[in-house]
Amino acid sequence: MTIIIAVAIILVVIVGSQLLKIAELRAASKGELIYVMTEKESKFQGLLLFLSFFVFIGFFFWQMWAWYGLRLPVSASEHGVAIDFLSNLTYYMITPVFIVTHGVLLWFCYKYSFSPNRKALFFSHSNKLELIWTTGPSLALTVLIIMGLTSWNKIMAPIPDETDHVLIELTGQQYTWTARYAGKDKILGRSHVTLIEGVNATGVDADDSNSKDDKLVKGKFHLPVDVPVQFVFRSLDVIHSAYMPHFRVQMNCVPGLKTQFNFVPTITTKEMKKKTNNPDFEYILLCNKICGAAHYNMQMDIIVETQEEYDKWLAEQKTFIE
Ligand SMILES: [Cu+2]
Repeated sequence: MTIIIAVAIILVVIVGSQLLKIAELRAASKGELIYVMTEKESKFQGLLLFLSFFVFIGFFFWQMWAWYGLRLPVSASEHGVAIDFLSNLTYYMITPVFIVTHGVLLWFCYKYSFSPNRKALFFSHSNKLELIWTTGPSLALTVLIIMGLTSWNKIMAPIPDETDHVLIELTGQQYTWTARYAGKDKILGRSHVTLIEGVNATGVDADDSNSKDDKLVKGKFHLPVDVPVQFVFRSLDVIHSAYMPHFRVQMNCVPGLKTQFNFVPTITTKEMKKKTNNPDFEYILLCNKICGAAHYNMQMDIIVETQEEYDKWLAEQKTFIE
C-alpha cells in the first residue's frame, strides 16, 4: 500500500510538471509570457487571500471553542488569580489587534492587487503615522509591564520569618522528586551534593542538628490549605523545572544553587474534585524541562488538605534520622 501511494505521488508530480511544460510551450508559441500575471489573475489571487482571512479567523475561534474545556481549572493559589488576570488581560488586548491587522493585511492584498493603470505611490515617511504606531503599542506594553512587574515583585517576595508558614525543599534529579519538610524547628538542615550516599539521596548533612527532624517524602506530598508555603528548589544533576500548573507555579531547579517560590494554596484537593466535577482530580508537580529519557515520568502528586489532616499526615512521616 505504501509503495502504491508513493508511486501515485511521484506520478502526480511528473504529470504536473509535464502539464506545466505544455502550458509554457503553448504560451511561447503565442508569444505570451506565462510567468507574468495578468490583472485578472492578480485580482483573483488577492480575492483568495482575502477569503483565506475568514477561514483563518474562523479556525482561530473554532480552536478556542473546541479546546475551551482543556484549560486549567480556576487557580488554586492566591497569586494565581493575579497571574490569570494578567494572562486574560493580555489576550483581550492582543486578540482584536491580531484580527484587525490580519484583516487589513489580507484585504489590502485584494484591494491593491496589481493593476497596469495604477502607479505605486512612493511614500517614505510620515511623522504622524510613526507617532501613532509607536506610542499606541508602547502605552499598551507599559501598562502590561508595570502591572506584570508589580505582581511579580509581590509573588517573588520571600515569606517573612515571623509569618507562620511551611518550609519545603524540593530536589529534582533524573527522574524523581524528593520533598523535604523542615520539621519542628522550621529550619532545613544543611545539605550538599558531596554527602549523597545510599539512602541519603539528596545529600542531607546528618551532623547538622537542624537536619535531625527533617522529613523526606517521595511519591506525593501534602500541603495545608490557606497557609503560606515556602519552597526551596535544588537539582542534583541537570536543570529541572518544578511546575505546579494548578497553583500557577513554575521555577527552575538549577544544580549548584537554590531557587525559591512561595504561594498560599486556597482550595483543598477534595474541593477541587467537586469544582472540576472529576473524582480523579489530583494536583500535580511536574518537571517542565526536557531533562532526559524519563522526563515525562518525573512527577509527584500534591495533596492539599485541612490543617488537622495535614498535621496528622506529617506526624506519620519518618524523620531523616529514623
Ligand atoms: Cu526533570
